[in-house]
Amino acid sequence: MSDLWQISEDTFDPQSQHHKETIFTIGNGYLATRGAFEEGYPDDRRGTFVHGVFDDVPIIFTELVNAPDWLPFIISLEDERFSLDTGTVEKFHRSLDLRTGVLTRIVHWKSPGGRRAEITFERFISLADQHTMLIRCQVVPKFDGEIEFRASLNGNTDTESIAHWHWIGQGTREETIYLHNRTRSTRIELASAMRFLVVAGKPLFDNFCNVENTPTRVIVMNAHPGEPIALEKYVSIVTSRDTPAVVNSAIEHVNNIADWHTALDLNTQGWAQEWARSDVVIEGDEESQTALRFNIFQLLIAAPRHDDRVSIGAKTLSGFGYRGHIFWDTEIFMLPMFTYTNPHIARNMLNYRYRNLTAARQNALLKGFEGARFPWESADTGEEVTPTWVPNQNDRTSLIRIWTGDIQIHISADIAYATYQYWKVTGDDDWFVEKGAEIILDTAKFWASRAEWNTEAGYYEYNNVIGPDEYHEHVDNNAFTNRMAQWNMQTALEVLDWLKSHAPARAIELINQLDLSAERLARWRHVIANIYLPAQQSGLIEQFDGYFNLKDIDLAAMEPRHKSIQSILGIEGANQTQVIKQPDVLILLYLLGEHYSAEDIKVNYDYYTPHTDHTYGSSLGPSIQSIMACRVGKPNDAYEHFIRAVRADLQDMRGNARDGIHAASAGGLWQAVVFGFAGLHITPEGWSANPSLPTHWKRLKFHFLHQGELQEVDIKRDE
Ligand code: IFM
Repeated sequence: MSDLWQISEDTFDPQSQHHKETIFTIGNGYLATRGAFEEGYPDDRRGTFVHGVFDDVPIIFTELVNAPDWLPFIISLEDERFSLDTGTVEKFHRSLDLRTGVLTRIVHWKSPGGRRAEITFERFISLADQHTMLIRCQVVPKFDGEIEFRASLNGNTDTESIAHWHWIGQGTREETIYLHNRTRSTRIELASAMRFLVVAGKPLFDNFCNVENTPTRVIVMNAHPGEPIALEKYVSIVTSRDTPAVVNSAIEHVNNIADWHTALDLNTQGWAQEWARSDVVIEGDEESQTALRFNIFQLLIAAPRHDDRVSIGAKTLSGFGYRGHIFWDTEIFMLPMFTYTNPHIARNMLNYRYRNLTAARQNALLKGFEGARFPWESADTGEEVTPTWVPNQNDRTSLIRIWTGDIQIHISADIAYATYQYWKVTGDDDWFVEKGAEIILDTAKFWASRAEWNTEAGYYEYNNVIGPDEYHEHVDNNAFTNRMAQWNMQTALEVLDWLKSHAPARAIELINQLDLSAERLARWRHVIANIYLPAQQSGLIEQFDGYFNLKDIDLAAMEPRHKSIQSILGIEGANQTQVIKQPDVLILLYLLGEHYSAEDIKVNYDYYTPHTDHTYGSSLGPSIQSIMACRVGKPNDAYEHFIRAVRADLQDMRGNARDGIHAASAGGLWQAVVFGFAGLHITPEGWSANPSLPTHWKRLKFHFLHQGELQEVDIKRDE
């Protein structure tokens, strides 16, 4: 049986270089580094992203900055520089050990001049000290001569062509080299420090090259056939978000690394604890088992363990896509895994939203509303950072207007929903009283002010919105938005009652602070009772006003295709059909499942499933689709959708994994297993599981925390 904790490959394909850089990302929740090679490769997209280090950019407002590069480790056999694009690669093996986060690469290389060497790189980013990372390189030469090793810190990085870093200084303190940079606009300082040590073999020459913005240490070693040489590079990164004394702190962290083995042991212990909480065991399906661990790993390495001013972006810390911005992906897709397995991380991520309530209030005001309106795309300040216009890739003379920042307002209810779920699952009353309740109350205030009274029809509505299905813009009465808004207001009223009896002082404080007068609450009740919720007699919910009148094209008849329906028909073309990017109504039925009957769920599942662009639409869809297939008793369909999420990144299903991990899909995958196949269900009385395992699964086992108590679910199929 293969090791189901390894992601590995035995050939290097330059065509998939950027995809693999994403896949082999490692990190620790403070920062993460893409899997580019230490020695470089033409056109590589090297990237290290540190949570919270944003800087200004024209048009897209702000982006997560590519930090100074800590990887450079250059090897020359005599005067021939090792690189996979020259000479002959006689063996290649790369593997990521998900158990420990260690990335290993073995290359047997013959230089163009005929010199041979067996080169092994190992690296990890420590879970024990979040500021440190280590590289170990062993070279077994097959020739007599000299090998030069160069290790650098490189401040000349860019983020897709924008250079964000100013150079401030560099130097050495005893054997430790440091580099000090600052972002151009946000003026965040970042210090990196490095030690470069010989651990096997004898150096002939050792020098510090003080190249500006790339301090480098050069060590030349004697090479003899079969005699291993080993060097280790220890690096630390500290920013002024952590401490003002960045250089001293970076030097201290790197000097505190005792040696590779000690640091690795501490890191491994850290990972053992993470996996004790987070592992999900699937027996009978090796692909799904490894992929699930991979996806959990990717979320864990982006998870802010010690910082509640940041949250996880749509592409984690693994790529340049979406510029590090945070969407509803976080609360609806990623957060549940943390809420159930690592609540302190979930709390940090919700605190990020809580801290940004002031900006959310400002966002509401700017649009002429009350309460808190969270931005569709969020970064460091909580302001709206969705770009208003982006270049049209098909026509360089035009721009495309992006409306999501203006009207994809369901995110405020999504955040309120995640807040409430966190509270119910963890029982963290203290946090809820102090912070969570305020999020729910102030988003409710927004919804009440945003509701429009339709005099003719005699109901409230939300017009001109975008629901989760982004193929249709500027729609009225999107069912998801209307129902989630109603849920948000209803829940806010319940929360206020609960506060009055459990934390009366806080209730009074919030009533005064948010002006929750009797008149205002009466308005909430009126909106709740009179909001338009589109549903037919049969229980079929119209996704938005007029959806059923749109062109009903037969998606199945368009197979085989390799593009999304929007790419085939264009934005306007797709807008005029009933094809949807992700299962809008089904996501609603998933989130508020207890309010809908089994018949309602079935009727909507049957209608919307053939109308959804499952393979090339949104990567957020398949996991929820899978859960809903379990709910309607279609385990085979559930597995088919599940597998799309399993392969989203590992097999680059949409051809864009180079931009970073599809984090919502990763979180959705966990939910598909736990809430879909295991059928975990939490009620006020406790929890239950209602499994519907794929036929070839023999066992499904995982842990979760309910009200602070560790629970185990272990489902075995009878042989
Ligand atoms: O938030 C998603 C959205 O639902 C679909 N488009 C991509 C966004 C970021 O992942």
